[in-house]
Amino acid sequence: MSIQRLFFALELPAPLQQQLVQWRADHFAEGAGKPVAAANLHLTLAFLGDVSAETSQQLQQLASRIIQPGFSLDLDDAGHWPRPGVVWLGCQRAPRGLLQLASLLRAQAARHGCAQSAQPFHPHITLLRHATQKVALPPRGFHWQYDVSDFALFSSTFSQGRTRYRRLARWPLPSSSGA
Ligand code: 3AM
Repeated sequence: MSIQRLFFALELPAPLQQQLVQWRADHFAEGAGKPVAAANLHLTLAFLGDVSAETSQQLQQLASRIIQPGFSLDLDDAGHWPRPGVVWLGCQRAPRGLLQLASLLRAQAARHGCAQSAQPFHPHITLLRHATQKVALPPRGFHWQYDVSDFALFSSTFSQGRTRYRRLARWPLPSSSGA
């Protein structure tokens, strides 16, 4: 049976990925860390780890039954976690819909044997990895907003020194206005 490394995440619109890459290049020193490729910028909802095809199917079925409205995400916060070496972008106030969605997916994953971190969920988009030295963060005042209208399951593979994410499935989060 094939095993895949999987995670649920929010995709970012391609234009936003490009804007963030530009902003990152403008505001972080070259040696600050290893930049995540534009196409790989995402917001993880639940990391599943290495799972069987059967577990993947079960979790996809549960994901397809989630009925939840979309939400708006304000990216207006950034930070540095020196221990994992991550520089991230996030929100000063996470929308309730985001927290609910992540909480549900994480609970379903845990019930299917995918161990979840004991750390509280801190929604973030990883901009740089291997950032273990002190990093100068840009002053507050930046702000991107986008409407989240779906979430997705991704596989992660690493080969020839590159991480590749592939979207396996996507589920809608309908507009809350019903439009
Ligand atoms: O959103 P980010 O980039 O922080 O760090 C990995 C990435 O999250 C995380 O899953 C996302 C897709 O790879 N990840 C990798 N291994 C992990 C683990 N053992 C993990 N998250 C929790 N536990």
